Amino acid sequence: MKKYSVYLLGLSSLQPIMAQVQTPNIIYIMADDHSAQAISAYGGILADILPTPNISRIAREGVKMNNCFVTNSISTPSRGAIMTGQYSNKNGIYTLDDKLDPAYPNVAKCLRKSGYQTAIIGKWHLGNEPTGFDYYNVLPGQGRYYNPYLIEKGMWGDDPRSEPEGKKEYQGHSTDVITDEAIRFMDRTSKDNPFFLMCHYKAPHRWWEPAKRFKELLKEVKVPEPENLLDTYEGKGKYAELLTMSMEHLNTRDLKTEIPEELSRDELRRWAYQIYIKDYLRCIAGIDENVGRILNYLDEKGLAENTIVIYTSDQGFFLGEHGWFDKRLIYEESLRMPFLIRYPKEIEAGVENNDIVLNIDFAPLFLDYANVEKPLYMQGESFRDNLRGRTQENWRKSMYYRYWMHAEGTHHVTAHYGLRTHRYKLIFYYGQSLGMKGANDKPLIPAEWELYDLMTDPSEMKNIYDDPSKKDLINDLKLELLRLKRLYEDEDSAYPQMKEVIDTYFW
Ligand code: SGN
Ligand code: CA
Repeated sequence: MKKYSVYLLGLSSLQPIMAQVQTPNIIYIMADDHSAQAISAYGGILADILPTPNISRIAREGVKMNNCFVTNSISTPSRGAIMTGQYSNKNGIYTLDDKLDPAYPNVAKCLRKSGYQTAIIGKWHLGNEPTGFDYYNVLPGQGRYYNPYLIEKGMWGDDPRSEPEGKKEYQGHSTDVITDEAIRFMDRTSKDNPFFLMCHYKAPHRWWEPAKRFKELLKEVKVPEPENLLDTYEGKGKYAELLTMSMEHLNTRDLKTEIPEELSRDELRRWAYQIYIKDYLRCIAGIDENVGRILNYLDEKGLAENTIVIYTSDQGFFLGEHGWFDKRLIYEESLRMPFLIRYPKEIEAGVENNDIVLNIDFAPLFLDYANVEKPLYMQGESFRDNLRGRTQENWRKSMYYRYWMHAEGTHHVTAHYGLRTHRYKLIFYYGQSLGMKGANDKPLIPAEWELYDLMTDPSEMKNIYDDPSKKDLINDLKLELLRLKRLYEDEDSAYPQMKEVIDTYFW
């Protein structure tokens, strides 16, 4: 338990007054595949179609981060980065098929050691038994939307690396059940110690099964389409033709109806978009309502002042942009994580912040709020000062991204890494599995580069890598990319297979 005794000096008197400053509770709410375009606080074409008043309330009463990015846009690696504050190459969680070693250090362990009551409820997706938590009740794997099974602490079995043994079925929709369980945990916490609660929804992951009460929502509405829904990938590399995550490729399980015959590619996209987006938004309507329940609970219990509330998602998601409905790529919609945070005691209401923050920064941020020193192994940085409007001069101006699960069987996204600055994005599709689990061993040759100017081309439609006038810029960006690879100790020299790729294609 951490209580800090602080001596406050009154202005009119030198008499010290003892005050108890208590470390805050932290509620970390994370949805699965909830893209910022589908949170009304972020604006965009869906804001009026499905307002999210409760999620947006966190922004209204706190800070909205506009440039929060995932370091590897896929569930298990992102969750691993959040738990450890490290990139994939450090924590060993590169693809969906990797697992978090129960013996590995993580942020919940640090918080628990410092006196926090720690819990995770909902989607875990890190394979082995969760460790560092006083309590957990988690979905096995991706979990089910209806009548989900949950595995409670104590039911995993003796070996934390083995398959869990005991699961219990809960009646109802997963978003409602996970919230019920989160509230049940808060009800049981001792008031003497702060708590750290990770509340992780399954929604709105495909195949998008909303709660019954939302099934008819938006039925008569025609949802606006993103302007690049019909993208033909002109100017993009061969990898874009190989992708199978554009809507005309997807399946009847997502669509929940038969695919009409004889539609052209464009007609199919437009038809599928209306079905996908409506079910997706219906799932979000359920989350928004449940976030409202959590915020109301804090109000009713008088906990709002001293509780940090965060809303985010494990990664972004394409909602029809470029014709896609998935993530994995470094493009904006998939790279950007929504990140809203409220902490009335310390941060001002209604603030927007454009600093570049990453999912590896979350663990250091939690520890900072808990007054716990950041362990050396964490690569991220706390952005507590940024949230107070006091960004340090030397705060990062660029970020490093890497997707490792080369050309896996469903979506065929080529392995790539890249750099995003406030203005530019440079991408290298190196196209190798490097032996990663679940990756496809067939390389993509030749390796390919892309460059986008996000100021003039925010939708990333015009690859300007071959523009001769960009030569010096590209050179500088490549040097910066290499600097970050060195900083995070993710250098290509670690892989003999990369030598030829680098020698042939890098410069
Ligand atoms: C499933 C989905 C994929 C999705 C991954 C990862 N296919 O495999 O479309 O990209 O999960 O999602 S499905 O047919 O099972 O729906 S993640 O959010 O867990 O990374
Ligand atoms: Ca996800």
